[in-house]
Amino acid sequence: MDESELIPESLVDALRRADAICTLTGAGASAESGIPTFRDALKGLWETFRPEDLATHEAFTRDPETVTRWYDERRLQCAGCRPNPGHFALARLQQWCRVMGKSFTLVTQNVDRLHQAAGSREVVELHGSLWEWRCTKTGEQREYRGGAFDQYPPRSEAGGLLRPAVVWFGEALPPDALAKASQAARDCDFFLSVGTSALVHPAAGLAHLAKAGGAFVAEVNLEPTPLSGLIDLSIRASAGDALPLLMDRLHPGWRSSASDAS
Ligand code: BV8
Repeated sequence: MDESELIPESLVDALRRADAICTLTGAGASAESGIPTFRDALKGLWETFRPEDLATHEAFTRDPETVTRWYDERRLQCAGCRPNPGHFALARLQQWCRVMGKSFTLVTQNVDRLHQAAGSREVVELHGSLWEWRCTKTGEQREYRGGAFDQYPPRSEAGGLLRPAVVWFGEALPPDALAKASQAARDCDFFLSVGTSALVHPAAGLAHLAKAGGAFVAEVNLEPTPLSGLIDLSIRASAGDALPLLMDRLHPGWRSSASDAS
């Protein structure tokens, strides 16, 4: 399939005509950086577990050692990963929107902070971050970029159990992040869903908000999702392939000027 088939002119044209762009990413956007998607993260050593066995407050209360080991293993895995061409393309899309006087909001379900590492600004993190851990005694939250904790479950200086500052199933999303993401989805006239199975709510509802608001809605995903039949365009490709091609069509030569993605 050649580039113009992978990135139809209708997508480029809708992006050029849009005044407000909202993008939502899921674990598929980080897959080409070597970070397993959420389902893949439950393979191998963890394949006997289900998400609700590890990614819930109940699991943490029941077995804080196992839960914190899993999260710290994922944190350390992320430490060795770098942004992929899809992350850099989204960072350049934000720059392009700024130059073109368009509004741009990047919302992510991911907890790896690779968008920020690629130069994206003001990323709306719906599900928190693996890099931040919170003391369950004092509520103090800070970033842990070092090596493995020396004990599991880890404890803060105050002696309280540390938990990852991610949103577990059954926990409310950060109100400010959800409000900003919902407003951006309602207000946009172009919505792009990248690398998400569109199964987890309320994140999966953002595309519906955009559609209801009259936006052009597209997805880039390796496999069909519950969105695929409802939206204007579904591109069956990897984020690392499709997003740079989209930027090539919008702003040829962007890669050579990538150094100005500051
Ligand atoms: C809440 C952080 C209320 C932790 C995560 C409405 C309907 C149904 C259910 C619900 C509903 N409302 C709420 C629920 C319950 C629940 C939910 O949605 N359950 C689902 C399973 C049915 N939601 C919640 O519990 C949420 N909380 O609603 O609270 C509330 C209100 C007030 C007070 C108290 C409570 C909280 C949800 C957040 C959970 N935390 N992450 C952690 O990371 O461990 S979710 C986690 O799974 C990820 O963040 C991601 O969002 C989600 C899905 O993971 P994956 O499937 O791996 O990734 P993704 O979906 O992105 O899929 C990968 C896709 O990429 C695939 O399609 C693949 O084909 C594609 N792909 C792969 N490689 C590539 C690619 N595409 C492109 N390029 C590639 N290279």
